[in-house]
Amino acid sequence: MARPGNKIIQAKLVLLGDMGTGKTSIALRFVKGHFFPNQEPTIGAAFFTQILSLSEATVKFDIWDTAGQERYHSLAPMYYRGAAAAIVVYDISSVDTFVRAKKWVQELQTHGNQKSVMALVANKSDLEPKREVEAEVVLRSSSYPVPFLSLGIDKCRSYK
Ligand SMILES: Nc1nc2c(ncn2[C@@H]2O[C@H](COP(=O)(O)OP(=O)(O)OP(=O)(O)O)[C@@H](O)[C@H]2O)c(=O)[nH]1
Ligand SMILES: [Mg+2]
Repeated sequence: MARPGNKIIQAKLVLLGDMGTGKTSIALRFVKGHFFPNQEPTIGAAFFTQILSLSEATVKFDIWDTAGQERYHSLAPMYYRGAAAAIVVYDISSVDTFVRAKKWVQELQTHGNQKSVMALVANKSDLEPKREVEAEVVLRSSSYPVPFLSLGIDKCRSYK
């Protein structure tokens, strides 16, 4: 709920990343406060809203959760255009998803909103024994001059 007299900011947020990296799970955790283990792949894109009441302002998020399957790639500009924030997600247990995340960051840097805030999320931190992407590799990579954070079902509370 908005606090009376508080400034209201409407912000478009887009989630991008390879299929199965956990974008919808992150969105649902943020919006509904739950993790749904049998999440179906997203078709095209899904839309959610969430209101965050901070002391400085009330932020109304319009969240576009894109589908990671390659056949939906051409739709992505429609969702990241005009976005105030973009979250690029990869799965720490799949190096392929990290390679894909790198391409998303590059695409956003080239074609996205230059004023938007971008963050890279290393998801599925609970799959540590299956880790294929070391955090240090990401942090050292010159392609990622963006904030980087780690998430997973074991750390759901950090989503909000
Ligand atoms: N172990 C583990 N599994 C997760 C985590 N987050 C999501 N998953 C699982 O990973 C699978 C894919 O999650 P989704 O949220 O559908 O992934 P997505 O990125 O939205 O996939 P697309 O819609 O196909 O692009 C589901 O079975 C989730 O339950 C996590 O932090 N840890
Ligand atoms: Mg999805």
